[in-house]
Amino acid sequence: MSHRNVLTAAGLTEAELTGGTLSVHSPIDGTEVAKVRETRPEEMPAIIAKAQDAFRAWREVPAPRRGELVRLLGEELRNAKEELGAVVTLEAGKIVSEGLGEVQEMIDICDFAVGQSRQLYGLTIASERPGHRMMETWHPLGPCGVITAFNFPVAVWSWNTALALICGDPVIWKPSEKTPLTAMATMKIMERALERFGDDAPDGLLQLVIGGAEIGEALVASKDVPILSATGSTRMGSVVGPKVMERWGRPILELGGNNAMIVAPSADIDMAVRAIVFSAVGTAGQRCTSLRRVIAHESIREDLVAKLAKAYQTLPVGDPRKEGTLVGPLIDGKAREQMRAALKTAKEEGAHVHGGEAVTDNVPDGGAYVAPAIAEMPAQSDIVRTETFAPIIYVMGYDTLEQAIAMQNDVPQGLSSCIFTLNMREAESFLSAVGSDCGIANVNIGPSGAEIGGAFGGEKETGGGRESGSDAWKGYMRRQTNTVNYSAELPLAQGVKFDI
Ligand code: UN1
Repeated sequence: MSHRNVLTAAGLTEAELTGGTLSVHSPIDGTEVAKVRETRPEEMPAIIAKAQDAFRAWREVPAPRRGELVRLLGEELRNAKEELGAVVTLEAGKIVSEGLGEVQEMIDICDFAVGQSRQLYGLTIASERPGHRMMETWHPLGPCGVITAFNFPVAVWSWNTALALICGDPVIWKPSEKTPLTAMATMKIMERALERFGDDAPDGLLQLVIGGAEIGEALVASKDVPILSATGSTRMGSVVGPKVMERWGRPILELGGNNAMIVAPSADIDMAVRAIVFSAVGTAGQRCTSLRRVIAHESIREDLVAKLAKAYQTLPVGDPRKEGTLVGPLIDGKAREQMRAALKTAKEEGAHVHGGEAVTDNVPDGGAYVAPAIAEMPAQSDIVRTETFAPIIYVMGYDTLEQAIAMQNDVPQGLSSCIFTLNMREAESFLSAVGSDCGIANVNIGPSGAEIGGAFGGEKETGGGRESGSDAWKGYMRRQTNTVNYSAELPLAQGVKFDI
């Protein structure tokens, strides 16, 4: 199918795809696939005001009814899974299965949020005073700004939006400038759900703003956007986080990762190899959860590297639409340049590198295709501690588990981590208080491909935010502690006497 047909099959019209100022390129072949209209910064106040109006109405709709809108969204996503998955492939360069997987992740969070809409539970709390009752109530908080990155152009919006909607919060979405088309296609699907839902969804409940930093800054700066969820680089987060806090907003930050796998002597090596390959080269190494560091016990390190190098030799790199391809293109030429520069630095720091070169044979012209790289490092040097959004793994050795855990934790980022071991003491130590310092820590599976049921996010420079499952919904609501006195006395807490 031509690029244009993929876009029109997802419901985008000729008028929406032409005549705008933002040029959109497909990483598959670098061609310009659309020129879309950008939101002007001066439009932002009206957009935010509209979200505030929508909030005033939506917060009064009962939460299970709000869940019904998310249920319909899930249904519409199921109907449009292939079409939307194809746009993800076109615009982000993911292989077909990963494009579909991303839409499945959206469906999953919708299902989760529908159930959650009947479970916005607060506690009842024992009061220390006679004739008193304490409880907590969760209330909607207000419009939620969602800034997403190119690598998960739609799933991250859905984690935030499915929860924000059931929690009573309108959403204003600013997608990456590299992936506005997936966002536009998603809004078409959302509109179908809204249409079926009927009148109690106010205008302005879901809005899309397209453009550059200025548009994002308007969301970041506005007191009328109390929740700001941002996914992207640590550099972006270090600007966004303080700005949102400065105006007493609530940031939910999902920033860089530098995810490691410890491979212990008892590990099932073949399984570890499969997990390494998927998490290191899947999505061409452009997930925030991608595996970037392998910390292998010295007794198995050489064997592991040999097996990995062999597996890497036959990896099918190429057109992500083609069956059998496992490694699609990087997002653009700049990303390939950054990969090249990182490998150059790694060599200066003593690396022995396998792979990593540009691939030009049997791939579409114009895309940034690369052979995934393995860099054997003498130590965890500066480049290893830096996140490069590309399929590079740095392999290092260790002697004791304490040493391996110290290395795993000795990076600025704290998103995801894992250990491959059949030794229960090692596995449990890794998950213990003195183990991995990451938001995600796994045993015998890789660091990427998390399910939506768990809270997603990480510590340190990853930003501390949690999205998706578990009790991440609480981030989208305000907690109110209520004390009710049903007695005829007015006793004070802590036994304080204040008689008048
Ligand atoms: C991201 O890369 O921003 O765990 C999100 C995973 C996916 C989400 C990644 N479920 O790899």
